[in-house]
Amino acid sequence: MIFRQLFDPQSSTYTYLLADEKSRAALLIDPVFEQARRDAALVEELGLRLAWTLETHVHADHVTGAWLLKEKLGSRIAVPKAGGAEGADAYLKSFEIVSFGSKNLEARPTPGHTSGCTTYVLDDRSMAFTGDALLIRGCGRTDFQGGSAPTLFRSVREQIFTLPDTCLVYPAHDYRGLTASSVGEEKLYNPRLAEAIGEGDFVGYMTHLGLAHPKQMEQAVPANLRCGRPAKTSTLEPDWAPLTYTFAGIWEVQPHWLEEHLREVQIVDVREPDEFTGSLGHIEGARLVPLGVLTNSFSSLEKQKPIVTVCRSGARSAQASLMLGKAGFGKVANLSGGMLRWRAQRFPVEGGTD
Ligand SMILES: N[C@@H](CCC(=O)N[C@@H](CS)C(=O)NCC(=O)O)C(=O)O
Ligand SMILES: [Fe+2]
Repeated sequence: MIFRQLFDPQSSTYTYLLADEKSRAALLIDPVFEQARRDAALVEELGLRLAWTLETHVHADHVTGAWLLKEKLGSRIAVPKAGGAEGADAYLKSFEIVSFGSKNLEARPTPGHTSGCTTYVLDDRSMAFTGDALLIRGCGRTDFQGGSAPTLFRSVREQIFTLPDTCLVYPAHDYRGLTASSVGEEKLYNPRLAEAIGEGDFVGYMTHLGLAHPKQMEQAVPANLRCGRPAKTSTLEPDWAPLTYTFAGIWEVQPHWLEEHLREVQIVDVREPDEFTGSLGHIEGARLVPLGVLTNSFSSLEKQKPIVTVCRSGARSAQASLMLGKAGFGKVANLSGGMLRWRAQRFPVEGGTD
């Protein structure tokens, strides 16, 4: 099985990519709206077909990427039926099975953090995606969205701690940088829910957490009840060129598009002067701004006119495109494959040798 753990630093949320190696069918558990481009790029770069996005619950702290990924990749949205969200393709009942190729997950009901919380257990019981029911050495709060400490206590004990001790626990969040645990480990060391702790102690602990409500709660809950569909849909992708987004976080433009639109963009060539005048030549109209002096040259570039960054192979110019983006240039893309691909595809240059 292909498995990746992805992180959203803003909300400390983990998104999990699982895929069946042979059929390339994939699913994402708990995608985040702001990371949908990143997730879609990874799915495409790994040659996968995103069959499903799954939610462990109606999140209060971030908006799901489910709707956006459905728009981009045609994936279907599955949510726990008990969560009350609308606009999904499947409403999972307790213990329902979700398949991806030859693999599957079982949707175990684990309410308590919210009334619709679900833990997804891999077919061979080697992994459990516990959402906010069980966190690493912690658990989700129980003070809103139908939360209940006694219910959470029973969910963890009956649906998670009954899995093999070796079963790895992958939560929806971690606020300290921990990535995974196991059922055996949490049974021993979870300070709230370890086997030695009674229900009364747990309920007392949860009643006195005193946490502030999540910062994004007022926007996140209504949006998640629509599976992440924005109230107003506007264009979220750059529309000045047919750009592709890489998992490394770079917008790229292809040589054939650039050749036809040379006059409409500012071409910033970030190679060294001897490369600019060297054997590969340079693209007509390109301006030489070596990477080392780029930060001192921002003021010489127009903010409104799109910028295409260029170098020998596309690596330095990728870095340049990120620097320009951070400096507030809204329309920036890297020339995919740099001058090497430009020349390999026989596009014209000024200077250079054949
Ligand atoms: N500071 C975070 C708090 C997030 C929060 O409350 N997270 C919930 C999960 S949705 C939780 O149960 N947290 C448990 C904890 O912080 O111990 C925010 O504003 O987003
Ligand atoms: Fe949560």
